[in-house]
Order: sequence, then C-alpha cells, then structure tokens
Amino acid sequence: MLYPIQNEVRNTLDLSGIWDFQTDPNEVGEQDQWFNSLPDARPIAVPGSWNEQYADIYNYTDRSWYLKRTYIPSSWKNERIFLRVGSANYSGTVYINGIKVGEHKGGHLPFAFDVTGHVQWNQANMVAISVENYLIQDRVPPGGAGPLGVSGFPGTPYDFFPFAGLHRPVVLYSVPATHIEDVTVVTEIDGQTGVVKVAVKLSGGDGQGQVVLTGAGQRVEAALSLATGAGEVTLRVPSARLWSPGDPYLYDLDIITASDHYSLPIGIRTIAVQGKQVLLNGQPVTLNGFGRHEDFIASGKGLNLPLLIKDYQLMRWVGATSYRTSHYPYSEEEMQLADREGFLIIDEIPAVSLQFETPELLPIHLRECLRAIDELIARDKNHPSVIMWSVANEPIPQNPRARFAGWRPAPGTDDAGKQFLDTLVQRARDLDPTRLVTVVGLMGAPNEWLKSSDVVCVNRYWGWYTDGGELETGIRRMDEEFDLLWQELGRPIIVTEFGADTVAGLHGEPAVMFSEEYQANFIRGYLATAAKKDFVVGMQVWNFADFAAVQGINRVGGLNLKGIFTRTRQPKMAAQVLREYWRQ
Ligand code: BDP
Repeated sequence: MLYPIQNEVRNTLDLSGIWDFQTDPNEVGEQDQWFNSLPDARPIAVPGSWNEQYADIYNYTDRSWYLKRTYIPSSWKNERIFLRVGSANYSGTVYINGIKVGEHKGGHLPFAFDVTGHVQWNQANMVAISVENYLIQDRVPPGGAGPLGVSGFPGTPYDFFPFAGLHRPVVLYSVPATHIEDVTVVTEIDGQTGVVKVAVKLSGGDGQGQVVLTGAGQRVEAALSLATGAGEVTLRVPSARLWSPGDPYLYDLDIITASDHYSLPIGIRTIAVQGKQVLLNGQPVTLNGFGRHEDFIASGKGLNLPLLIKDYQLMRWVGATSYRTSHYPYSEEEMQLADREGFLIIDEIPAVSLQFETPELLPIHLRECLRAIDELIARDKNHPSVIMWSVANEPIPQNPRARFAGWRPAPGTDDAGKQFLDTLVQRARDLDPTRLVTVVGLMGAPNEWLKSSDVVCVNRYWGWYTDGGELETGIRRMDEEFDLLWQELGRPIIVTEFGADTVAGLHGEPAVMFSEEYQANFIRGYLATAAKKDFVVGMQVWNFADFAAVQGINRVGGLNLKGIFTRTRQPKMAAQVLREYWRQ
C-alpha cells in the first residue's frame, strides 16, 4: 500500500474538495442508483466527518453517499489507474461511472481499487462512495454500550465520538503498467555504517532495477535484480547520519525500474528493549508525550493539515517527543510529519475496548484485528518514527470494576482474552520483527495479558476514577503499583494514559476535581513518581487536547476534558507543568 506520489512517470489527482452528499437511512441508494446522481444532494467537504458539518446529522452514523465528477487527463491513457481512499469510516463502497469496483471495511486504513477498465476519456467520470459506520458488535471497534461507564449516546464501548465519513483524501493515481507495487525498508547499524535493506516487489513482469540512496552529502547505489518479479538489495552507508528525535535526518531513497520510479524518505535507526530500557540506536530513550485523537471542530476526524502543524508545534512547545495514535491509525500525512519532526510513535490498531465473553464474536473480532494489523504494517512499515505497534487498547476483562477493588476471578476466566491478545502480538512480530509490540492495559485487567508485550504499557487513573479527590492516595497507589508491575513483568513500563478531566478556567484552592490546579497537581504527582523509577521509560498524558466523546453524564458538553489543551488548542495550567518537566 504505497503512498501515491507525483513524478515523471506517476501521477496523482486529488479529489479533495466539496462533494455532493446525501444520507440514506432507508438504504435505497443502491437500488435507486444513487451512484449516478443523488435525488436531494447537499454540499459536503472531503476530507471531513459529516457529523459536525450539519447539526441534523450530528448523531447519524448510518449509510450516506458521496458523489464527485472529475475528468481524467488523456495523458493517463496507457497507464494503470487506481482510485484510493485514505479512510472511509467504517466501510466504504466505491463506484465509478455506475460500476461497483469494491468495498473496504475498517475505518482508518487506506484502500485502492483498479479502475483502469472503467474510466471514460474526453468526458467527466462520476465517482461515488457510499459510507456507513453502523455501531454494531461484529466490528473493531465494536458498537453498542460497554461496561466501563463511558457509554452514552450514540452507544459505544469506547470513549470517543464515532465520527463517520470520508476522513482522508480520495485520490486517483496512475502508475505504469508494470510498476513497483511494494517497497520494504529495514535498517541496521554496524559500527559507524548504516545498513539499509530494500526489498522491492513488482506488479507483474520482471527486469532490472536500481536503488539509490542520497543524503548527508553521500550517494550510495546498487543494482537490483527483479528477475522473479521481486528482489532485495543491501546498501551500506558509511558514517551514517542516524535518525533520532534530536536529529530526525531523512535520506532520499529512489527505486528505478525500466518503466517506473518510486521515491520515499527513510531514516536509519534501530529500536530494541534491553533490561529496563528502550534503546534507539543503542541509546536509552524516553517516550514523553501524549495519547491523542484525530479530532477538531467541524472537521471531526477529517484530515486537517493546518491543525497537524499546529499540534506538532504545541507538542514541541511542551517538550513532548512521542505519542500514541490512540485508538486507531492516524493519517499517512501525519506519519510523514512524525518522521520529519522526529517523534516516536506507538502505532495502534482500532482494537479498543474489546471483550472476550461472547464466543460467537471472538473469531469475527480476531479476523478484523488481524486484518487491521496486516494493513497497518503494510502502510506504516517504512516510517522511522513508528517504533512500536499497539495491537489493543484496554481489552476489558470480566467485572472490570470489581477488580479495581481487589476481586479476583476463578482460574481460567481470562484465558480466552490471553489467547486472543497473544495471537495479535504474534502476528505483528511475524510481520515485523524489527519493531516492538505491545498491548495497552486497563486498570484492573490481568497482568497475564501484558506478558507477551515488549514494553509494559498501562493506562492509569489512580486519583481520578478511583480515589477521586484523594490525589495523595492515588499517587501513592501508582507508586506502589509501578514496583509491582516491574517485579511481576520485568519489562520497561510506559504509562500510556494518565490524566484528569479539567474545565479550562475553573480554579480551586484547595485544588478540587475538575479544576486546573487538580489536573496540574495530578500530572506533577505522576511525573515526580515516575521519575524515581528507572524502569519507567515514558509518560504519555491523556489527552493532548479535549476531544469529542459520546454524550453522557461523565462528558460535559459531549467532551472528554482531559486535554492539556482545550479543543481549540489553548493551554491549561498543566501545560506549564509539562514544560517544566520535559524541557529541562
Ligand atoms: C481510558 C481509555 C480512553 C478514555 C480514557 C478516559 O483508553 O479512551 O478516553 O480512559 O476515560 O479508559 O478519559
């Protein structure tokens, strides 16, 4: 799933803009041929969620149709043409000129269909995409209420708004008939030398190629044999300039074949776990930063480029160097920015709030999760910023709340979950042995479930969901639990979530819950405690910014207010605490 590029042999035609749109609550569109024209269209922006563009469809997540007319340049006539959708949440069905070319399920990963045989020359082409985000159980993430108390309306077991629509660009692109279909880059370090292994797959055909790496005043190249339609070559880069947050240096990699040319930026780096530490290029690193969301006013989960730049600037301003793509893969444009800006990313599939108690759902959820892992790794495997795959966020055991209070289940209760999660971890490792793999754990969930992770990632809310208002007690419990986790699991620990809902502008002396002071103290307390433990290698605050959640009694104004910044990106007091700690 290479990112489409423009060069002398490849073309892209971005269809971002205003499209025609209509909801289809009665599912009549297919039968009434809405792929040709919509009976009552209104304008909508692509990319963007539909929910915040019109008030009457805020809570609507069923099927809707998008239509756009476009010409295709006649210079593309002898090329292969694909229609690529960056993200249709949850499922997208694509038509061109009235012909259905394919359907994709899974809301945050790109898909492309070959439309070569269906395009019209010298007249406009009608592109239609129907999208639905039914909140039903046999999906990942599943719809319907869950046991954690975050459910509201619309019903979800997870704590973010189920935005729907075409969230990322829709692009037509052309490639030569015989083209480079896939590129996999793996880097190693041998003394001062960077070792860059490049594997290339052709779409069909064979031949000879060339791989060229340029950067840092050097040019290294090698011939590539693609005799069987695929080939591999190893480049050795003397005195390599390594990629790191302090110096996110990117080399240009060019792959040239008889008919095609593909380029991508690459970083030379390694990542490993050793004892208490995570090592980047052999040196210990810490992952200080955030759990985030793709979320903003009006655009919802739609790609919003100015917002990306702004958010990176704010993350730098507080001294963050990492984040997790909670709770689904983020846009490709964002991953490219992370490479360039030197952020360390935990890249997560949408397996949030899964439960394992309904035997009929297990194989369905497993299949969806495995597909998401396959597609995510295919998409993001060449990003130096991505150092860890997260295959689940907060899988939920039986009786989660009772477990906080010390209740213990009968032996075997958690086995189905363990088997499920271990299968996901193993899949990620098999596909990509060069990165770390983790499962992000819920408070009270069995530590058994974390045993196969390379790094122990836990979300903790001592002092908020438990011991609310008793911050000292909460922080003491965190302190004790850190030691227990280390004793039992013996792996470096990252707290991938900790935080407190905070109403910007609400102050308190004493610092009561929801005040800016409470959040500031909460974060200071956690950071100070973590700083005493050499096996804690990262603290990621929940959340970077306030974000849209479903409506319910825990979510004032339909928002989760744990942001360090408000939804409009103004800092709360806690931002200064982070600056003190992280910019030292
Ligand atoms: C955790 C979830 C996250 C929630 C957060 C919270 O992983 O998605 O938003 O707690 O409650 O359970 O704020």
